[in-house]
Amino acid sequence: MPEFDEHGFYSSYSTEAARAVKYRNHNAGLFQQLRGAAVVNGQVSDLTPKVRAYVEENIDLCHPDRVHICDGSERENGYLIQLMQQQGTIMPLPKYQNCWLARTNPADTARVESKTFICTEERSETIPTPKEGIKGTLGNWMSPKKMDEAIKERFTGCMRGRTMYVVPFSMGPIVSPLSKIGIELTDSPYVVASMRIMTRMGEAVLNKLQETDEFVKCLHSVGVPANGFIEMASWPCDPERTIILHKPKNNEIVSYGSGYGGNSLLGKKCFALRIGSTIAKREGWLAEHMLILGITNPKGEKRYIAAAFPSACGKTNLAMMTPSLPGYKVECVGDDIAWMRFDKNGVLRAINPENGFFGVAPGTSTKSNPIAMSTIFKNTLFTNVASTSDGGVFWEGMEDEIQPGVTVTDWRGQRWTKDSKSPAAHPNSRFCTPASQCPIIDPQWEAPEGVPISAILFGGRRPTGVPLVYEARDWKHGVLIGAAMRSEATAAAEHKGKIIMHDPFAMRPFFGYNFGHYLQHWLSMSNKSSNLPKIFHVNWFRKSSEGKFLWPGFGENARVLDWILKRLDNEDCAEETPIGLVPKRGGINLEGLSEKVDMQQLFGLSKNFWLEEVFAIEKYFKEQVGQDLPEDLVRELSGLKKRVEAM
Ligand code: O2Y
Ligand code: MN
Repeated sequence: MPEFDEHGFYSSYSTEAARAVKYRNHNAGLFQQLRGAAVVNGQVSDLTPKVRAYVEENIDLCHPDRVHICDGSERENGYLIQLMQQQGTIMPLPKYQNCWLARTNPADTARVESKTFICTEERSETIPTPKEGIKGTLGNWMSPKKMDEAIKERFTGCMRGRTMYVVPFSMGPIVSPLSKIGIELTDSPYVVASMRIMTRMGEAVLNKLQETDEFVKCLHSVGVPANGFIEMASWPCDPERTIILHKPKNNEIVSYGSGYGGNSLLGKKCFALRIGSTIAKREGWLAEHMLILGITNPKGEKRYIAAAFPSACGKTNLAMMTPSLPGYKVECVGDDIAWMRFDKNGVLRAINPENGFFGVAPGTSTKSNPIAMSTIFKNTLFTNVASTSDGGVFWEGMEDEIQPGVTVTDWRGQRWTKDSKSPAAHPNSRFCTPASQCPIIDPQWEAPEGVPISAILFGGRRPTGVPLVYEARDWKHGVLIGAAMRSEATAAAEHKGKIIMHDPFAMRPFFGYNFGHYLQHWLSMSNKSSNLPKIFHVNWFRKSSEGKFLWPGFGENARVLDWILKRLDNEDCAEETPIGLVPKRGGINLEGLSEKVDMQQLFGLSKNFWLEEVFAIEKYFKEQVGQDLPEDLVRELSGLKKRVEAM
């Protein structure tokens, strides 16, 4: 196959359309054809029959001019970077090594939950039936017929004049029996470059497919065919018609109209969580929205913990924590997703299916997360952060990290000062960076067998009523705690206030199937082991009556993990309360804390608060889960209610 640059067309032609002409006129005969598209990289013979059929079927639908089979090489990445610069999608950040900044269309800056659907024959396979007159909030359902119509309407000819990239990727280390493979077909070079960071991508995956030939089908288009010689938009997208579809029966994902994050990097939320959870249900394991960390105590004893917090509750910060307690060490396995399976000895083993971090930039600083800051300034693709006149990046939280005299350009490309009315970086701006660069990446983070999980944490932003930490009485109670998770979040656009929202298992936007059936699946896990992980709930965000945080958080959270480790060793440092076990007086090590902590307020349990909490959970279950709520959880909740009433 010819080298890309041998023909000189990358540097001398600036539009995709012009390149297409160059291809046709000068390279006729050089490239293999596949259903009328020129195969400009890779060999069709490298594709298994099943992959080839999938590619062909979608060439027939999308009509790309070219097909590029990705090999994941440096050379290929260099080409994509050059191409994206020419198209104006990214610009270099010369202050750092191999870092790039993408500015999206302002209408394409986040996951779009309302346009995300799970497609099953029956609605009840996807979502529990909400109470009459109540709008369901546990996912969106679409019939397969409607899905097919939506696809046909949007995808027919959507890649005309453009390149279809065939992206073979593995979620999890290629050699791990816990991993799964996907093939993403996309017309976005930004997606290819990001998938190369976030997953194991390229030739090795195609080789692996020769053994298994099993993959999740992921079709993606930004929805903007190249139109003759008209200059391509720097961030092509079709926000009005954006749609993200999942068909669990076929292990299939179809995403149209958005080039951003979770909408287009289909390995992440779409595969690893939504389709992942349906595969996990079928195969008897768990695909969860959880970080995984390793923690070593001063005696050198190490444990692994998985933790589910809703989006924007500090998962990345906890996964990369610098413990303030002397002698403790935290190491990071993953910051967002955990795939967990009981092994033959009944040990719950977890892998991080991802290969990178797609972290929120604003708020990340040397103070809040020095480890992230020392991870992200090489080989990183930033999106929608602000840029600086010295060739670097800036976002809210980096005020102390920018040199005097340096000026800032905001995420929309406008000059920005600290008196500007809008933020410099988009609140959902991101860094996309290789996990291997994290200075505290766990030595076992790619272990094919996964790491052994000793504890599962659920948590959220709870300004009132919920103590810093409590332990579930047993597995079933732990499942109730996960199901009852709530967290403070910004409400819908019109009234922007903060409200406490239900976010069970931090999975509300990511369930691939009926939440009631998901709960049953979690309950059934207790049959798989006599040595189940202990379950805890944590809340770093409780506030005093004056509205001040009662707990310093960040590295001091190690004190909570220290108590959890002691509980894992069955130390007698907990006492029963109606809501679960809390630390005994003196159970949490407060030595060396720079500010006094009001433990009474931090752990205070109010009967009124908990009655209201139980009422809210009961209402939520009745309205949203109805008949699908497992009996075991009805009993658990009634047990909690009785204990609270007796307070
Ligand atoms: O807006 C997006 O597409 C990103 S959302 C996201 C990204 C990384 C990790 N977690 C999340 C999330 O919403 O939970
Ligand atoms: Mn997440």
